[in-house]
Amino acid sequence: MSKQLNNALAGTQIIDPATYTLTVDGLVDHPLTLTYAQLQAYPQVSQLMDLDCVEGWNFTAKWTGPMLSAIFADAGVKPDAKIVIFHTADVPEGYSSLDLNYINDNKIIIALKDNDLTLPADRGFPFQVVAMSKFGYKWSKWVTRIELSSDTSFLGYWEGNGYNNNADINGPAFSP
Ligand SMILES: Nc1nc2c(c(=O)[nH]1)N[C@H]1C(S)=C(S)[C@@H](COP(=O)(O)O)O[C@H]1N2
Ligand SMILES: [Mo]
Repeated sequence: MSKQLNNALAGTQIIDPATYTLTVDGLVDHPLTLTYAQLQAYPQVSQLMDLDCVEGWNFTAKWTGPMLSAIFADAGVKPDAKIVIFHTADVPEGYSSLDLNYINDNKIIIALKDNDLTLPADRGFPFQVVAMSKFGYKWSKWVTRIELSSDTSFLGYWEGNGYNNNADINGPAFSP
């Protein structure tokens, strides 16, 4: 089945582009507060990538936006940072996380656009994390804060409810 579903745990989150800011903090030298215009000002990278939901559907799109490593370079990541926690409008205490090395090694982007169109609210405006080769639940939407952390035991919303924290699309969907 190839289609794109919303799968939002608390429904579509409405974020106002005029007042939106993205906080980048935690284990960084220079915490950032980025506006939507500042996200648009980073070099925009395009990647053709599949989103695979554990419920059995997938969706291929051209995703376009800044590389997370470019934003991290501006923030100055401290050497003890190991993971990146995505705080979202629906789960402000931390919706999901990814390893810092995975993000840098795979040039992970945050997509402001999906097939050349600005992400609408139901797709995750202002952006969706393009978590290449990870299950859809790692593709955080409605992100308001990105926290660099050393807490490798952190579990996000789905991961804390039995879904695998590695979330490799070729691996098990559930934790052992
Ligand atoms: N903040 C947040 N991000 C989220 C979710 C959510 O409930 N809240 N659902 C996830 C799940 S389970 C999937 S499959 C994808 C769906 O993304 P799509 O809208 O691009 O199809 O978003 C992911 N990102
Ligand atoms: Mo999903």
